[in-house]
Amino acid sequence: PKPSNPSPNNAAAIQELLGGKFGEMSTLMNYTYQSFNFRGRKKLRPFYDLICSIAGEEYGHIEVVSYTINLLLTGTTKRGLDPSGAPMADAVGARNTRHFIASGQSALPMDSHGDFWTGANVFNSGNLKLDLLHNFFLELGARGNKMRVYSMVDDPTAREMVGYLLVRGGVHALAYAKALEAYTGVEVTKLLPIPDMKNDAYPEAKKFMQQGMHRKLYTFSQDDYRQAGIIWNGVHPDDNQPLEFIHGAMEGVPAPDLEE
Ligand code: MN3
Repeated sequence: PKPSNPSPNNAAAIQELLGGKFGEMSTLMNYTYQSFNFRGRKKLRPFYDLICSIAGEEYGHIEVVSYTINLLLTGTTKRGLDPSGAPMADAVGARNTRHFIASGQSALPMDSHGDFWTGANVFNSGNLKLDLLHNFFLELGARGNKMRVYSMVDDPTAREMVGYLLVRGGVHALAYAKALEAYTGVEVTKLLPIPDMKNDAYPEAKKFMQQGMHRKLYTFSQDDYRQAGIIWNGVHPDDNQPLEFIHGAMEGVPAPDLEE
């Protein structure tokens, strides 16, 4: 849906989910570098395939957060007005003035304070157990941030997007827990959910769960990464319904084509 109202401060809060320490830039770049750098692929193929599959999805997540920020900022100013009347005066009080000064009221790879994302957020130790633990931690830190941002924003588009990310991020947290189980035998899934609240407390997340989106892992390739299915199998701990492993991508939706 389109936002009900232009909302610079909702947009500022949402930026944390894009360029914060636990934002989508971090998940995308962590898994991307871990996949490029992955050694011993023959022996550890299922883990390589899993990290690659999840990295592919994270590219879509930076896109969906960016479009949400653009939608929230659309209509906050009018074009072509006399500058002597300070037509952007309201933006002085916005939580994140970079949306108005450094961009055309659009998304940037920064957090909710306007601090830019940095590659220092990428962790790739060369030790698979440690990297999987890190990724599990990263997804759960991200989940906590999403739950707090949801509680801050009132816009329906913002909440729809956060609900979607809660469900898909939940898949990734469970996937890394199952990878740690497969690799070490430790029952990591018993730690879930972290934080304690379940996703179905959020109406928008519940809607996606009713579509089974919490049980599906996609490879984002017809032919590659098929051994990720060795890890993504069994049932979901929340509802005991079977996990689904899908060769390929989820169906997309048209991207917003906004006015200049
Ligand atoms: Mn994500």
